[in-house]
Amino acid sequence: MSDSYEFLTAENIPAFLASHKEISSVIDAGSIVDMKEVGDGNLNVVFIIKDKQGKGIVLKQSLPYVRLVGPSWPMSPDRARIEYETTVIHSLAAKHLLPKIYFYDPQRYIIAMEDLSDHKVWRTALNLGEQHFGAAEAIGEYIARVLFATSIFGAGAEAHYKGIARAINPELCLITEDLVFTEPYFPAGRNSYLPENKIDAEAIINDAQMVQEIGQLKYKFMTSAEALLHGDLHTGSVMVKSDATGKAISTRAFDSEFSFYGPIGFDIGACFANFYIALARATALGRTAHADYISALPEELWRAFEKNFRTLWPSRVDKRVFSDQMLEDLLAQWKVDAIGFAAAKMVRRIVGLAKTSDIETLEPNLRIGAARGVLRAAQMAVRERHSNTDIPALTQKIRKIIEEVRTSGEK
Ligand code: SR1
Ligand code: MG
Repeated sequence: MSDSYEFLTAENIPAFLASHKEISSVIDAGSIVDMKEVGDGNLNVVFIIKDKQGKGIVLKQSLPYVRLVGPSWPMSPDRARIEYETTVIHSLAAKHLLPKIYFYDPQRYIIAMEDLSDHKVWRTALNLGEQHFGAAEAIGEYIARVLFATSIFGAGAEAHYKGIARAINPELCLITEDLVFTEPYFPAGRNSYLPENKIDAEAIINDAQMVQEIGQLKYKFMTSAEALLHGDLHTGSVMVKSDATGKAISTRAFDSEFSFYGPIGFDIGACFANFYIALARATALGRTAHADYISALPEELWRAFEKNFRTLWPSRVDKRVFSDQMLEDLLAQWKVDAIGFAAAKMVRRIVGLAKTSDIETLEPNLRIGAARGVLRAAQMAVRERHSNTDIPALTQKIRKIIEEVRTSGEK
């Protein structure tokens, strides 16, 4: 790995684009009129570049360190290759649900991709109280298509094993192991919360049953190489564009640098967690209609995942012992897993490093109750998943918990 490559700047971007003749029809490098750095993630820089005709392109570059923390946390920029390769592979299975990739520059760790600035980041839209109908269904379809295609069922054994070898991503998996599955359960130095939520964070650490469940989930995350996951599929990793009626006419999953072969329930659980975090925000702000809309998203996503996976199942490569009954068993297990992973992801965004704007931009007196609600809901869900996998019923229970503690931070 080299960390002495040239970083993208407004000064060197036009020459960089001009040197890539394959994108001359995408953008005119000789008439650039606008360049904005828009990276709001924790790791990379992202530029949106526009030419005189209004045509655009996105350049995403991995830095040799974690942007959120700075050079004191070095990190291999090779994660850009992982994201590039996964986006290409996932696009083979669900082209309409990912951004188009134009090229990858392995010397400077730059991905050139479709400008989706007519879309919105779904988290931003949810924070604003917007409703985009059909986005959860599209993401359920994306998960089913890309995970089926990269599983033993869709790819066959040899391609699956070769894929595992190629996509190994230990550095970023370790981040997830630490931040999602370990640090929230100890008084780790990177944990943080409002002083009023100390009691809630300590309740998590002292919840022996939860810690045991998280241990099981961490083990599954580390050992269950079922399919090539997105790896960090939260609402900030989804772009959505809707028509005037609110119907989502384009939904795209992006930013798959945490991709690796992992358990199928993980991406689904990540989405559930972020829906429940959005629900806590809507509840804190008293947005009842928006909370109704968000409450339907987990089931919408699951139904679309299940429907699409069932549709693909008859095309599995090896039908000899992978019976139809096996699909029923797998779907049941993946739902249990997804609820568990959701609980882990809810806790990490409240207690651990790298939080979400849904909660962080609330005023402190609302943030206390919202954070408390998310943590208590996670404690309930991680237990109940073994006996209650009815997603609408579970969601109602989560909503009730969030509502009950909504004002508990008010003076
Ligand atoms: C240091 S990276 C922190 C977080 O940002 C990414 O979005 C992942 O969720 C990761 O855990
Ligand atoms: Mg990300």
